[in-house]
Amino acid sequence: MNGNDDNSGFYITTPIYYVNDVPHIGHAYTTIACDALSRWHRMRGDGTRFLTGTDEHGQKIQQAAEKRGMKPIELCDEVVMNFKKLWKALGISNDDFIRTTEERHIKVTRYFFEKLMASDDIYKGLYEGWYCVPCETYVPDAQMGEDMLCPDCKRPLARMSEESYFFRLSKYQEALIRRYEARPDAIMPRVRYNEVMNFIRSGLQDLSVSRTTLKWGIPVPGDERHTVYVWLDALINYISAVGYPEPGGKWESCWPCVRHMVGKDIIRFHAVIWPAVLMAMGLNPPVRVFAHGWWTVEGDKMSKSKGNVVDPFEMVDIYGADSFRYFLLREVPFGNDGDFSELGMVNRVNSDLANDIGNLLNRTLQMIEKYRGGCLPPSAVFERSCDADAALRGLAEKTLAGMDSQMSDFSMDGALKTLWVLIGAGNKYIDETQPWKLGRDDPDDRLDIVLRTLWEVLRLASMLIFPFMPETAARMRSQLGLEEDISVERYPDWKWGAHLEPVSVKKGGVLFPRIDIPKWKADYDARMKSRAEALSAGSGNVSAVSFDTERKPAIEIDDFKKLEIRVARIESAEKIEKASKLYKLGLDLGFERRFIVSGIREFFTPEQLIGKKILVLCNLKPAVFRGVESNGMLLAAEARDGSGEILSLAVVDGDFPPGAPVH
Ligand code: ME8
Repeated sequence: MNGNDDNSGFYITTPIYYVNDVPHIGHAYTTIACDALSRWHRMRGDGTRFLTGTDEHGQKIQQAAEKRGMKPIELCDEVVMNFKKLWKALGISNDDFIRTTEERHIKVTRYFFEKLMASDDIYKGLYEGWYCVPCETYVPDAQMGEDMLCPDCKRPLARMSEESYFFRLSKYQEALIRRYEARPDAIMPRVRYNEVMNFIRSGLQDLSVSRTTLKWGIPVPGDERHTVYVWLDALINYISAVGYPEPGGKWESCWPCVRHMVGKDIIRFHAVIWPAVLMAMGLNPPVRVFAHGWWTVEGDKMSKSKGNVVDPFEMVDIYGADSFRYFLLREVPFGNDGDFSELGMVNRVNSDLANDIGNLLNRTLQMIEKYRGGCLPPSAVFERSCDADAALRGLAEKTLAGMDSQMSDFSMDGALKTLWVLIGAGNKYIDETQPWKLGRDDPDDRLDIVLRTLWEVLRLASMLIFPFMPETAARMRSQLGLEEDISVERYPDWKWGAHLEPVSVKKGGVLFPRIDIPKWKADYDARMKSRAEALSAGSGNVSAVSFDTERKPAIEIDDFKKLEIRVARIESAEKIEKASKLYKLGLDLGFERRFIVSGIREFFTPEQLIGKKILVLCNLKPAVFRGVESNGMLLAAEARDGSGEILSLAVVDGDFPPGAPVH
């Protein structure tokens, strides 16, 4: 299937989320955005499919499981439930949920690998590079600082090489450039398009797509010592979930209209690697990859150790799913970064939701009840409309088309603004027509026309708001006296005045009660205080310290005997120029003096080191760091607490002589 892009269908995907942690605002944001888009397309009558899921293989998951003393699959089974629960609480309407540990996915990943090997797009080679042993990752040259330390854990890197399978990414450089030059809207927003184009033009290198160091992954077909690189495994979910490569599977209609929504940090995987893999498979690259921005929280980067991670469950409990959805989609131009502040959300609830749309509904229904006993006569009254009525009707008719074009650009904030122009105009229309002054028995039916016009605006608003706030839309409809479920409505069928029958409205509870700011503030402060207390109790607690629990295979005593470990007294500790993490340590080994280079400068001052008797691996082959030769390696215990990495040197007590061997 190489068919042309299909614009009548709409298949949208979220990234699949890692299950090493609880869901946060970032996960909620992407998923809510995809939900609003897919609900919009269903209302248009497009063939729509919406996929989300979880990314369950790889080192992160393996380590998270080890930390909790669980098997990786046990951790996945547990955490996946949090995601599913959250999507329910947020009213997410996904058609499917894929887990990469499911057989339907594993099978397709292996099929990709086999097919790409058969076409020589995957080949076996030698991966060589700077490797961080504790992080178990190669560090690309471009990410390595002058100090030659791992950019993540700041420890010295080792030169390593291992057998690996490679994907011929370089072969697709020109094809990718051609595609994106011809279709600039395939990567949005523009800033990401430029970023990706610059990256591709700077030259693509073949990509290592297997690991021998990782067990928790999908075995490479025919060479089970290797597992498939977790990113390749993950990307394939988008097509494995729709039944590729079965003839007649859903993928045949979904794939020509696939759009991926991602965060800006993972755009390259989706706009470079994935399209190239698809091209190699003879499949269409995605119609669009849209990268949204990142949220900071109350002006600060979100982080667990700061205790400021926004818990979407808590937001739903306090504010309700629709207010949270509305705020996220309305607050920032979609694609830009934004700042999440609860006060900002409260202000929007009070102004946009309670004041604007809530009041429009409330005032209209109140008047229909008061002046017409809750029942509106048939819409034929429109025949006697005057200019003010016609102007509002004209605006309503333009609103749908305007929002539709903004939604096709994924501008959800823009679409909501457009809808709010109509809502604002509705409120203004009430102020101007002053229905309370109109005679109830006016032979020109002015009052009926005004009330019907307002009711029509609200009927339309309830349909247009549905993709963003589904619960609110349903409540509006039932108050407006519309019995049928909203899911039967379609935008192309909407017509002003199409509802000819008389209607009986049913005024219910207020849509969005105003939040009392002083009361809210007291509650907010109390929540923040208890969160801070929990955080500081946690950081003073031993259980907040974590460390690597990865176990190594058993060795023979002879393996250990190869190590020459001795006591050494530190005589000097000199800083190494332009290497902010490194010391050159002068050691007394009793029978000789020597120097080692060690990345412990951020943990100890020279005064804390000099005089200490430490343990040193003496027979490690010499290596040169920043021009200084290192002849050995000191031993230390390492862990992490709330403040980051912590280190304790392996020392010997008392008068033990330097040079003494350790057995
Ligand atoms: O990346 N604001 O999974 P993940 C907005 N498994 N978005 C944020 C955010 C923030 N503060 N923090 C994170 C993965 N995100 C891979 C994807 S797809 C084949 C594999 C977004 O659980 C982030 O940009 O780390 C990404 O889109 C998603 O949340 C994180 O997913």
